[in-house]
Amino acid sequence: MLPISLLAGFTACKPSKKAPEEIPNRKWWKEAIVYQIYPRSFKDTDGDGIGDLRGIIEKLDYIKSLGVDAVWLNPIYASPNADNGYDISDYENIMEEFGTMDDFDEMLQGFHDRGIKLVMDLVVNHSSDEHEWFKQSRSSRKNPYRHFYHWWPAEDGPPPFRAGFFDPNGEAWLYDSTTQAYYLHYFGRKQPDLNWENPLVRQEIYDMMTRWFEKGIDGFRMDVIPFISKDTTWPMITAKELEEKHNGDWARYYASGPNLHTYLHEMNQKVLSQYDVMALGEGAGVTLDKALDFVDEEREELHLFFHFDGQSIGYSPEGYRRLDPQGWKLSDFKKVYTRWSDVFADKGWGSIYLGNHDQPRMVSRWGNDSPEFWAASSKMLTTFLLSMRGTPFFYFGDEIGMTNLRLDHMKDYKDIETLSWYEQLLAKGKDPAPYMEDWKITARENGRSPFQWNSSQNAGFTRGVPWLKINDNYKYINAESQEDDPQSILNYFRKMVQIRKTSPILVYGNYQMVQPDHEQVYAYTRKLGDAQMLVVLNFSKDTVNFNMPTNTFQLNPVINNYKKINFTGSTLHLKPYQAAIFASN
Ligand code: TEU
Repeated sequence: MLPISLLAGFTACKPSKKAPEEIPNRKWWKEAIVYQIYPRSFKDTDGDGIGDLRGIIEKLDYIKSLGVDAVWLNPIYASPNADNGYDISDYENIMEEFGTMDDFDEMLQGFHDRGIKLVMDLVVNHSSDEHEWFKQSRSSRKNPYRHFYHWWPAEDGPPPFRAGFFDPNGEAWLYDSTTQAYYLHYFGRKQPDLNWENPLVRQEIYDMMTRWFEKGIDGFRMDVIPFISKDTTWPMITAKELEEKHNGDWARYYASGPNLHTYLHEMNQKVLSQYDVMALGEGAGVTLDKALDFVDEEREELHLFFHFDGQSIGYSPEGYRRLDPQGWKLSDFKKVYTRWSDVFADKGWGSIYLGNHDQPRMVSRWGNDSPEFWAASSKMLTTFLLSMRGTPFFYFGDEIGMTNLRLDHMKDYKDIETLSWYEQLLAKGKDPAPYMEDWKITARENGRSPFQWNSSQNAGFTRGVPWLKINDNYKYINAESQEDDPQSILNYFRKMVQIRKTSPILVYGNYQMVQPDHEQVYAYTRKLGDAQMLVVLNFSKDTVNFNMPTNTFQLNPVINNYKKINFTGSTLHLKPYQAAIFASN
């Protein structure tokens, strides 16, 4: 977070004109840099090939050394791992493979002792089918927990089609013979949707959230939270209506439930408003025009929000994470990130990420992971993430430039999403080979490979058999080899973190894109008071010229991912993937 003393100051470089003394509506979760840890792949200490909480405890000083303010931890609750923890069987117990509640308490204390906040994952659109609630609900139509989930009695005929994202038939209703009824699952068959229309469900969830806040956690990232409200008149949605009203996207329909904002406001009033915590919504299915409905402070719902518009750039409309053969265009990228910055310019607050556990590695997807450009483009993307407006979420491993796994064989894939798509394609009589070619770049496994600590066996991640293949490049891409190299991606990340933490302009400053039509350079200014910063990012492998907008800026950059910066007059000659930030005079 920004030390108060520096609010009056300005940047790490030569101080420029003063920023306004008072910045309104300051919040820790606006100023924090958040580091996302996928615990399954972070560090294994008991040799089962799966990361665990004691591994995180062992690495607390490494996390501290990054300079980040908070950690977002993917689910660590009891789970049969049908979807790697996004199928929770007990919201208040720790997954056996990850450790115990005592380990959790020690980890939480370890974070707090180092001034790092802990944001947990809240997965309450659905539970695991092994949760006690579902076991009860499934057992009898008269069970008190029956209406904790959505059931369709078979005698009423087939239920109206709903898409099941991780279902091998692509369907979201599954017949269960125990009570001759279908239950709803937007995701996997082992992930039945909770019935938020039932006030008893909501109260159980609010009580659970409260108990976690009382334990001292600092927030929740709320998994597919826009999906929680269902239209229980169960209308038939025709393909035409889906196309016309929801752009053919079931996620958009799922995010349009009738009581969604009633429930989010209720959650805010009953729980979130009682604590100084982060309430981050994962905005699956939410379009730009709906964004402020979630995070406009006056609505008293959530605080900030992940959008998906950036992640879908360059994908084919067919879905299955197929790539558009035309590739992606920087002009589209710039439009999306500008729109999602501008929508929160005056109200609400945004977030920014390029990688996470559902996405490919950012340097492979948006940079260039060839040996020639891997380091420069990693640093350029880091500069983008830490200089844009909105809370930055930085994915573990991106600070050392980890790259895509590029799995060649279906037997190496582990993820329910990839595996269900493979089944769906076979069921449709489609040849999966071309899809698998794309999945080497786009599948979720790419971002889930174990952290590469050093060049020893299994990259120092485990002494056992890793749960997912470790990238063969761990011999030369690992934290240990970068630790003492001042030019490394790791130390560039640390430097950029410090620049953001000492530059209120990069947190609160207005954002304005410059030269929007430049197809290789993404440049923008950040303004706070009468001070400015200019960020210039070459997203291409070419050397390109960039005309500095005016002589407002000091030509000696605040940060630069190359050793030198090359000007002819006010023309900047940017090397491949060069990134630089300039402060105003
Ligand atoms: O992801 C929600 C979600 O929409 C993703 O599945 C997304 O649609 C897909 O990966 C393409 O980007 C959340 C979690 O982040 C994900 O890991 C879970 O699998 C999913 O919800 C179900 O809980």
